[in-house]
Amino acid sequence: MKGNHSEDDDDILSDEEQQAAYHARARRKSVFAEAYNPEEDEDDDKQVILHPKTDVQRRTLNAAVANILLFRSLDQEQKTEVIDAMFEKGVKAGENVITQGADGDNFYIIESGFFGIYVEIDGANKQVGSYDNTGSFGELALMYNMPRAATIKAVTDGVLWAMDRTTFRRIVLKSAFQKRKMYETLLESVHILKSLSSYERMNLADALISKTFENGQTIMRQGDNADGMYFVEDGEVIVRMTGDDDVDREIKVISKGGYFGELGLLNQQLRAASILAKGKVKVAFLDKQAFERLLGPCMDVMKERTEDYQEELEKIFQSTAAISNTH
Ligand code: 1OR
Repeated sequence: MKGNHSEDDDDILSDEEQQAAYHARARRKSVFAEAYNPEEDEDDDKQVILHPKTDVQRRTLNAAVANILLFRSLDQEQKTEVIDAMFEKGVKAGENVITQGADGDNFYIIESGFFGIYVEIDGANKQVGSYDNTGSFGELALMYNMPRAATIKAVTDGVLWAMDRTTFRRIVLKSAFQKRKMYETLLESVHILKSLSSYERMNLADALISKTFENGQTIMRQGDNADGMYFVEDGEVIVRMTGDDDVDREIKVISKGGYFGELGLLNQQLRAASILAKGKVKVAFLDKQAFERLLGPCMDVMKERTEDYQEELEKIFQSTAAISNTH
């Protein structure tokens, strides 16, 4: 990586080591970094440059920041620091905001404008996505000390909020990095998420919120509104359902790596069952908005799997009906 940062910057690895680590990561198809240890980050000592803002700017920035998944791991004080440190940057249609392979200078939040995402695949520059007046980009190079993974080009004129590398690493890096690391193994083990790229899984990790429940506690109640879905991080949950006959039955147990609560979101319906903790359980919650934003590529697999529910249910209700008939 050619350096446009000063010698005493946070580079822990030599240029060659960083290149080697980058290519090894690319081969493993995973961009979750292991070589980098945020605990040894030297950026802590550096001064964050504050950019004064008008009340209007502060309000718009507050709204933009609220949607950034990467900032979910920050506390209120850190969010205020982030807002103080961001600066506005206008861009012209046709301008490359980020060029693949370059060093990472800033992280960006989109205030307005349409941006194309391009990645070089087999020597050709291919468009792999776009941002339409919302979103953020440029975190990878700053988080994992690697060259820019994609080119971001402004398709229209636009306005960005930028945060310099030092501020990003000092305020955002550690908590966001740890959160991505924490959910990496879990998300890799969930069957319905197999179609996500590692980049998409990292965005999903940013969005998750862990919650713990004690034995017997209700996590969701049949008939409630569906506000999100859950992945089981540790322990087990029991699915219970009250049928048309008003009998409450245990339907099944879901354990680590399993998930629940997706049905209500997929079908826009009330909770079809109650979920209770079986022993102490830790779950990761994904809210409805993030579900819709991030799980597009998994919708078909999830829907297919819900078709199995009906069969499972019919079997349970038939067998319990058979049992009650014999008594
Ligand atoms: P960066 O610092 O590497 C380019 O600078 C930014 O583009 C990158 O951070 C991300 O914020 C953003 N793969 C890698 N980077 C992406 C991707 C992406 N999309 C946006 N960025 N993929 C597209 C997934 C829809 C995977 C392509 C194979």
